Amino acid sequence: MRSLIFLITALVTGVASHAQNPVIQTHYTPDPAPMIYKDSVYVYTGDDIPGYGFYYMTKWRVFSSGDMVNWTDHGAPISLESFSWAVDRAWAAQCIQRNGKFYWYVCMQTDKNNMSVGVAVSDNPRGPFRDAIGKPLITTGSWSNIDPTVFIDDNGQAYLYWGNGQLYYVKLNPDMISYAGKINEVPLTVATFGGVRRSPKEQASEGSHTEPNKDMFVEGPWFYKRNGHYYQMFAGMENGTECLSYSMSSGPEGPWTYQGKIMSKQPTNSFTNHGGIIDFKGKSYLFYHTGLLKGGGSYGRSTSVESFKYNEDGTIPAISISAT
Ligand code: FUB
Repeated sequence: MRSLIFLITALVTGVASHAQNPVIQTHYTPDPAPMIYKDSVYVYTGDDIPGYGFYYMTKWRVFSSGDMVNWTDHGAPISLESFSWAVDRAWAAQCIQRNGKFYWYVCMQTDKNNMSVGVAVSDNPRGPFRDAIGKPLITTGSWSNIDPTVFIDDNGQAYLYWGNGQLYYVKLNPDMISYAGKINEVPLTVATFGGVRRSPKEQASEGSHTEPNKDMFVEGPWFYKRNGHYYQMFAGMENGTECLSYSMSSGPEGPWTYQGKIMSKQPTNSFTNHGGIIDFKGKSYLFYHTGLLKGGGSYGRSTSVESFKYNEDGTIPAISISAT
């Protein structure tokens, strides 16, 4: 019935700003990372396998669209097998173009206690991609090395942010496959990112984190710049489920100011939420994921999209999921 209503609405108005959610219905496509190249949006996603266990994922997928309605499937150009050092868990990723090459930052498990960030490179947004350096770009023996997000500033300086429970960043060199200086830790406070996930003991000793509805930085950063404002969207926390929250800054390295939630806890049928934001052909879009595709759930998540308008001061309005 909902599909029929959507179809009739689209026919009557003659315009659908994006496809019906989930926009990809042929695979489970978590952690969508949109990228604009020429006249199209490319979306790089993971590949959930429901029933497989704790985010045991083996490959990454690519889709593209010129109108946000019709999506073309470009298959799975990279998998764990593309990285000789990878062991398991092909988690969230993002691709960016520089000087005609496409750099796809991915994260995966390298041993029992280590997630690492790697980078694949191609001459084409659809691949073929190859491991650019044959080893991890970021590896510190920690489960925090997940969810890379990359952005090139107007002066050419590229930044790679990532993290779970802690937000890190490095300044990438112009080659995009190495970095200069040390790994920086972003201060996570109530003022900068709503707070930080702590152990129950730490929470008990710090009053500001004991409220059950308290937001905090969990994972899934998405770093970008728009009209002079720098943004970090991230997966926050609301009553035990991830929401999407954001912070803003006037510089690429902070200081950051927590702004609140973009997508509060919704009936997504998924513990996690993770996404990206772009402007494309005059509209702004939030990409995120839900477990609402048939057979889906927390381990069967799918890319969804909502269009929205920024407030005049650059802040982002609250966004709800539309009917699937
Ligand atoms: O998809 C695996 C993990 O779940 C991602 O790396 C996190 O951001 C969460 O979405």
